[in-house]
Amino acid sequence: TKLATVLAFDLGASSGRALIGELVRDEAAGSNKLQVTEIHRFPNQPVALNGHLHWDILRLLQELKIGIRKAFQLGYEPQTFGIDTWGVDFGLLDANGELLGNPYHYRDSQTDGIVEELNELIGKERLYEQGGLQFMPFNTINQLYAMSKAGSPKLAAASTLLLTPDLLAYFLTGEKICEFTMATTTQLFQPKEQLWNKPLMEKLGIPSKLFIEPTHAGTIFGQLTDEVCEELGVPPIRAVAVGSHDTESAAAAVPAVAGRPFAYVVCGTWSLLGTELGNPLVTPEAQSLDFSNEGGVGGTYQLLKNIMGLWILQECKREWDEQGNELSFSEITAHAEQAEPFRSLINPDDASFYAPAGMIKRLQAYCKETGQFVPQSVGEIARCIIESLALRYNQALGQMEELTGQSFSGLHMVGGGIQNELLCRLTASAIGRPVWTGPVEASAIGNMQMQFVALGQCKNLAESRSLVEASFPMEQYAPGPTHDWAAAIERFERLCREK
Ligand code: LFR
Repeated sequence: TKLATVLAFDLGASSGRALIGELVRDEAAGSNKLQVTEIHRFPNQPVALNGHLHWDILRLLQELKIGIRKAFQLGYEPQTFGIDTWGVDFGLLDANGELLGNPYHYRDSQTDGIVEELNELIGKERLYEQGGLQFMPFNTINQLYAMSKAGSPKLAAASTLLLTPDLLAYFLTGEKICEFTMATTTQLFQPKEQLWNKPLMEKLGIPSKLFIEPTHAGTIFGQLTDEVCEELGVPPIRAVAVGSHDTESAAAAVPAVAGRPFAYVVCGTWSLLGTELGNPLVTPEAQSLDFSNEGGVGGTYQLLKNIMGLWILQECKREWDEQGNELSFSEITAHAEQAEPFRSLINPDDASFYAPAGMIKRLQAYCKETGQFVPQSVGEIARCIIESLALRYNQALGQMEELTGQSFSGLHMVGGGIQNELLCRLTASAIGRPVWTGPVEASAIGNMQMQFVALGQCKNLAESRSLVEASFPMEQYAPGPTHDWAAAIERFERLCREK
């Protein structure tokens, strides 16, 4: 028997999807199961315009509408929908509720040098103490301060700021909310006090009236407007605030054993390595190791390290494609398998790998500068990236153990990046412990979990999480011989220290 049907939109930096989740009762097993079906997938292509990089937000809205229409055309009758996206980005509305310009992409260069400037102006300790976040150039605070400094007329005209998932939900429902997990990616929210940091906003020329009090995941807050229902020929399905930050939805879907500490990596364009805590861990040690405290669903906090992730490989692939050397990710990885191990290593989080375009040259320059073999072939380059990511995960896992005083018996890996089996295997070897993978669609599943909570089908996060374990089998990667890795781990540490 079917208990509930929901629709999840999960938007990543390079593509978005609409998925149907059906909660069914498995009488034989005496438990509930979740069935997930992807019904729509679309590219998310940023647009460069007048020296800025933007999201094509109305195109994305259009794709969400297509997803809603498709759901009904295919015979599903979702009761609710929820939207999750990447963090930090936002749109501004004027007093009439209209969008002021196209939202900036977090890789827009307007934030170049802003982190350093704010550290100077406010003080690094103070910023961390209040915001609890890793110092990432794209944090909302940096974007807004850059706009404020540039005397942005849009900022001056704005009445409301809506973070991306809330903006898209507003277009569909007419309701303005600020979902809590997204609020905590701004560095303008104080995790310990659970308050917007209004004094800091005022100091930076960011109008505090733009910010709405946060709504927690698992809340129904509106329904499709009449206009949208008419356009699409669908009933007014209700909107749920989910873990609107994709990383938080993914964390909710990590099939961990209840009551025991666990570590995970959410693998996509970014890799977020983290662990679930009851409270933010804002300490000088966490600051010096540069870890984030982001609000999760169900009253949790997630201690996270933001790692550059598969971005570097995605950008190299884009260049190979443009050169006419079109290879799939599995072909690229097959080349990497063949390449000699540990020839060149990079710190994936070196600032030089952050911006789009010219990635292969930048990677080669890094290797040359650090006196290493300069990778040329697809296999050599991909091997270097994948091994370096595994080494970075190992380093961050160790730091997280140091910070929390926990030891982790293995590492969960979830998200689209786990389709790269070489990465999972090498990670197991790098950490010398098992890696458990799955689910691939973690963000969409976590998104659905909070819809089931809103519908009263699951009591809480823990109950919704047990659904994941019952519905999606994990795979396990055992570590290879550790002595192969010992020297590489040392080399990597030296590289991070010296470069
Ligand atoms: C992952 C993610 C990260 C965030 C980055 C930029 O998709 O949401 O958590 O740091 O994108 O928003």
